[in-house]
Amino acid sequence: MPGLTAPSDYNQDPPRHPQLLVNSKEPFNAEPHRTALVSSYITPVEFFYKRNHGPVPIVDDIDNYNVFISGLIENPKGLYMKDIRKLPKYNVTATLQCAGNRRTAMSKTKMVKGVGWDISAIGNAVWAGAKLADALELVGIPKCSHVTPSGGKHVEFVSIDKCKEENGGPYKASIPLCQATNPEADVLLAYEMNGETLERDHGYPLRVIVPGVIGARSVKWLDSINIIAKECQGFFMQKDYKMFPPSVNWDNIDWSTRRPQMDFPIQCAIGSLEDVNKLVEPGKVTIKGYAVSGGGRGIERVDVSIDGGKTWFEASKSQKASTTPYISDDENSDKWAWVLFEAEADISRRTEIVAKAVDIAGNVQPENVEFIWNVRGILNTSWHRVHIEIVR
Ligand SMILES: Nc1nc2c(c(=O)[nH]1)N[C@H]1C(S)=C(S)[C@@H](COP(=O)(O)O)O[C@H]1N2
Ligand SMILES: [Mo]
Repeated sequence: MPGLTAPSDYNQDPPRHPQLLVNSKEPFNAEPHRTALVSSYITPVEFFYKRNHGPVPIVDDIDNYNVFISGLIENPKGLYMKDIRKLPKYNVTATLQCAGNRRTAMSKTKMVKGVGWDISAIGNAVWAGAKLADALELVGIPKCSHVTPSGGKHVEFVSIDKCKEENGGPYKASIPLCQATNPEADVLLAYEMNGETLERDHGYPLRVIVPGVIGARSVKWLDSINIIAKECQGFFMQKDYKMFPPSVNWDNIDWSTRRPQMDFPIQCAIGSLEDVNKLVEPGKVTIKGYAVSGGGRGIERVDVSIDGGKTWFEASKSQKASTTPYISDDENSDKWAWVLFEAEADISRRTEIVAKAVDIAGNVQPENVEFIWNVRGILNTSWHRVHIEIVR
């Protein structure tokens, strides 16, 4: 592992913003407050959720750091930062969302295992770097390949962090070769976030960004890339981040029956209000939040209800500046990024405010969390509900 080392304890973890809500200190897992999250289209780096499975690696020699690409290819090769920087640089605005986002709310139905996240294990950033498709071309894999001559069908990303789930081994994940080599899929080897050098918590010096897919596949602190025949057999692909039906529990779980989760489903949540809000008197309330769908599917609509879901009206949507209305299939829209929505309502009595989004494929969020409850507590995309009480 030239140039990059992995500590076995947390003493050398980087400093973090004191306002983050910390769900676990070691490894460090934290999210911003929901009102801070929805106050900007681009999430500032210090408020971007941090999801680590071990101590944060350290770069001790950036000149020596290289990503070794090998496996089912003719000519294995190490790529140094200078090689990666020589490739065309792309800026991709993409939303990263942890599969465990909104898990705490799922736990209220029935306990689930995993880090307890509120609604902010998500963020939207401008990632910059080389396209993975260009990097793989340097080792002789043509664009839009489904298989290499020696049978490689998946691209595995391996880090160096010491994760207890891997018995001290590194974090790893894979994506299909056809996605990795498709320039349109915008998979990046990213070295910048919001115009600055990537920070340690987010994968310095180099991480993968797989737009439209659960955050777990965007491997940080990239050490090597393997071209393999079958998808990655690591813990986080095979024994975690899989969606089970509500009938499966820890006694009858058979991990081999499900595929690793890749795209995330349609999601939205209200950030401008707490779970329970006490108004001093009836009046106007601003309902502001985010909506996003996986696989690059745009947002068709965000419906808001101020009577617990009996009647609905449509919220306005924006990307970039809040004055630029969002159009789902417009070429100027950020395909992989969330949409912020906003509505105002006159609240005269105690009620429940609800939001649900619809993507361009017509996928809509499920009404109740019970129907999508799963033992790992992933992909809670149920209607987001907040309560208003009037205390006079
Ligand atoms: N090497 C490594 N990569 C990783 C992880 C990790 O623990 N180690 N966590 C994954 C998970 S589950 C998520 S949601 C995202 C979080 O990225 P962030 O911390 O930059 O928000 O990184 C992914 N990549
Ligand atoms: Mo995650």
